[in-house]
Amino acid sequence: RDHFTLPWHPKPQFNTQKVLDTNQPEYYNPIIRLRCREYRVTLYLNWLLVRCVVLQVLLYPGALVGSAGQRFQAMLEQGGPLGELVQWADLSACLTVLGHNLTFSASQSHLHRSASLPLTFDLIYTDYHGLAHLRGAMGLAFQHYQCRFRVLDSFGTEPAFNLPGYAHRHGFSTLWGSWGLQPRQYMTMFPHTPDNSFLGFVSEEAAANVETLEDEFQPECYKKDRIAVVYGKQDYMWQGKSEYVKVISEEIETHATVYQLSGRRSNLPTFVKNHGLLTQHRFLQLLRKAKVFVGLGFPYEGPAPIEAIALGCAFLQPRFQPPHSSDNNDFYRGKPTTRQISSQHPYAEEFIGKPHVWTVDVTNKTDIQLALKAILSTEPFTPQEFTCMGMLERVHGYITHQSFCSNSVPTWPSEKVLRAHLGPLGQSCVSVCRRSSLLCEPALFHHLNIPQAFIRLGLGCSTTVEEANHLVPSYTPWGRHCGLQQEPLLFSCAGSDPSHRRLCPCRIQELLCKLPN
Ligand code: U2F
Repeated sequence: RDHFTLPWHPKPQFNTQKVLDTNQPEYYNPIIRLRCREYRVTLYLNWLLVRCVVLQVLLYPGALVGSAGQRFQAMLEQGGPLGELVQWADLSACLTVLGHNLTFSASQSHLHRSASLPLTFDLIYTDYHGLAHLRGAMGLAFQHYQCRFRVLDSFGTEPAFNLPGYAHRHGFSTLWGSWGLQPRQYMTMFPHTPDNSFLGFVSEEAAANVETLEDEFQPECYKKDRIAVVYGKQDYMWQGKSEYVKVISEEIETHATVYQLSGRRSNLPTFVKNHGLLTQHRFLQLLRKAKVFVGLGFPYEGPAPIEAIALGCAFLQPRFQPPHSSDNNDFYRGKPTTRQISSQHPYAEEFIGKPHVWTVDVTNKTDIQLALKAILSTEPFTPQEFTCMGMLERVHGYITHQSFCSNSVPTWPSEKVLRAHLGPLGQSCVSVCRRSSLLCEPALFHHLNIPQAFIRLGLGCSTTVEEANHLVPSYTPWGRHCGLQQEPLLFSCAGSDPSHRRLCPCRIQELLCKLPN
């Protein structure tokens, strides 16, 4: 079937009356108790559940549709990208657990039928491919309903790339951007910039289920062997890496899970034990036995290192000096981001770090050897945001608090959590806030977009101009120029420039959108 409606949701217990007043404190109260393992979910409802909204949700992963979908599918069993599918699977599980009505479609003709007007879906989750299909199916109504779209966008879309006219005039036009949505409608795989919504995925459950299988990788009591598993499902990922892999295999027995075509010359060194491409279960069982998961430099920013760390592996990965970016790297070229990728997995490097993540210069043999010697045993670790509960809380929080269908200024989170910071020249608000262990909150920008904000920060402006510019509000010391934002879609945590000091709306990390205990 090219589409199906998920059959189960706890409808009888729900009152479908919509509760829209998100400022009510009760809104944050516990409403559901959840426990889940591989989405076999135990759901306890209490009386507060009647305050919940059941939404009609369409999931339309455009990358799986038509000729793009055929290419994608053909690659699946040959080591092609699975990360996006992990995320779609976890998103649909979360929405189901939260009690919403899901329709999953991977057919353009089904989309044409279901996107007929008036639109019956409250939310449509899609991807960049799917946006183009939706525009084809909805015609002029596309713009009217676009506030209901959520776009799964692994690597993120910064505001400067999002607004078509602005992107065109300022050199930010790319293959993927320019849809003019609210930046928070783009949902990313990792928390790249708070301009977008971090959707993520669940790695905890995948790890929990490894216990259940019996086969050749089932070790007695999950004892760790002295082995390394190399992260690289396809042969080309190993090209030019044999020196690096050799240094590793001199220290520790090295395994791989590479898809290989018989008769083809391989880049895999002969001293590496290749299991071939494994099913996810078997792959995770192998990781459970291993001490180290070794990054070759590609694929970038995938789920596997987070799963490996959850299974007690240390992740050893290459540092990129200079960093990779859309300016100097074919994979990132055309992606609507200015991010500087400092290693294969910047999230793992910055947010997890040692002892779980070791980022090394792969041309420096000593650096690799020292890291391997230091990696003796590592406790399993899953960051809260990649647990089942963490993802449910996030998805619940977004559904509860994000509304892009009115033009009013955001009221959540409240101004009480705002901590205004003035950044140094050249720094984005993402890093300014992070350096103070805070988070840039784009919904709070409008509180700083007033002349008084400069005065409060002790800045005297000789001129104050309102402009459409992704770098304002900001202060330029030369000429003591103060810039205010004219176009709310251009408020950007990610924007930075050597001549601008950004005014940054930072806030504490935790907000009240927790699911119940
Ligand atoms: C990323 O996509 P990938 O598919 O390359 O991401 P991985 O980190 O390799 O993992 C995807 C899943 O594949 C599973 C593994 C993960 O859940 O458990 N797996 C498997 O089933 N069998 C194996 O032998 C090895 C792994 C990223 F997610 C995408 O966004 C990017 O497009 C892509 C390129 O950067 O990298």
